[in-house]
Amino acid sequence: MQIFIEDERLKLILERVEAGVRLSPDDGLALYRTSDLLALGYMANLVRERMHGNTTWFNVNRHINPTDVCVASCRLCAFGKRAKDPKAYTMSLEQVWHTAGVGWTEAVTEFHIVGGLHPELTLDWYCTMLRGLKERFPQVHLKAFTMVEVGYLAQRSKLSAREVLIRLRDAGMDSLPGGGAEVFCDRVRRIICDHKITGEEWIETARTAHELGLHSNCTMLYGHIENEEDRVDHLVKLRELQDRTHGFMTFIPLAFHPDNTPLQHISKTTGFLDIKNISVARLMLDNIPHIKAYWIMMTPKVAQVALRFGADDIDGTVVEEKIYHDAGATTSRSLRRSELLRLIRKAGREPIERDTLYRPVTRSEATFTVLV
Ligand code: V47
Repeated sequence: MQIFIEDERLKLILERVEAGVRLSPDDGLALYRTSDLLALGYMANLVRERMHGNTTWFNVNRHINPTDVCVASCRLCAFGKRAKDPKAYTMSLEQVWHTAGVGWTEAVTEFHIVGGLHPELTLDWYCTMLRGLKERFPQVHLKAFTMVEVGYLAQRSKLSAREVLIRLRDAGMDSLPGGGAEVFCDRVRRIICDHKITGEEWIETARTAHELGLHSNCTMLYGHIENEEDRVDHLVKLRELQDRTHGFMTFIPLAFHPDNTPLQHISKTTGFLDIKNISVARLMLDNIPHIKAYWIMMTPKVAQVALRFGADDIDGTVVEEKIYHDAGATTSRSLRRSELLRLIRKAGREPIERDTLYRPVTRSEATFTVLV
């Protein structure tokens, strides 16, 4: 297939993409600055199909947010609350275990567990929570705690991030989600999340997790006050770490949702920017296997289109999403497995259910087997 590209710069990038040559930071900037979304999508789709053919991955998962109490007060966030806020909640251990089992079927392969930086919950509390989940749901993968939560637990327990990761791993944490990375640039972090670990600390914590044999995901929050250079810098830093560790499974671009945050004067992102971020990520992150179009964040309709613009994963059933809904997301809080299958098939892709580590899952009735 041929595509007509007018922009000379993009033509050169296409040659590099076809030859499988790594794109430079300047190429990344050119990709962000073009309005030729079809050219971007064409190139990203080339790479996506080279890596994954027609496959689109999804999983059956449940989100658990044990607390929204958070000491950080990030301006980007509508989820975190002060401990004395009457609307704040913190689950007991029994409530966490109970929530995990609500609507439970053997189909669930992953619990995605993240929460606020609670000033009183201890590392031991989290380890007991993990052990209790493993006892009750031994076959479920526990994808838990952002690098930011690990950093905070290290600070509170006066241990290194490495030691905290080891204790969490030994208690049952199987991998880490990609949240909290935001944008690594200090100037931006000072404004949107000034109480969080720095970008360098996020990278260092991810490096340590990978060294310990734990896989993780990675994210980038866009559509707030960052510029194109900040985005490219963020992607290049992730790519550099991945060259060393190969520990990232998936990159998830996250669109900023401003409602109910101190930054609510910022306009919502557009579908154009959402799709562009998927394509640029696929092209720049040549060493990260998967690019996820998180349907909660981009809506199922835009996520479906993203499957033709570089994305090979649409995330999962989710069940009870809170972080985006507190910030004004209008999508539903969960999708049925059958609806995920329909969305993927209607995009002309072949759905393959996966576990968290991207091993295909086959099902008969309500049971499942993981094919290694
Ligand atoms: O860490 C917080 C971001 C993240 C807002 O690893 C916001 O598979 C937009 O990381 N508007 C949580 N974004 C979500 C996340 C995630 C989601 C799905 C899959 C995976 C994975 C990870 O959402 C936070 C923060 O970066 N966030 N507030 C907001 N107002």
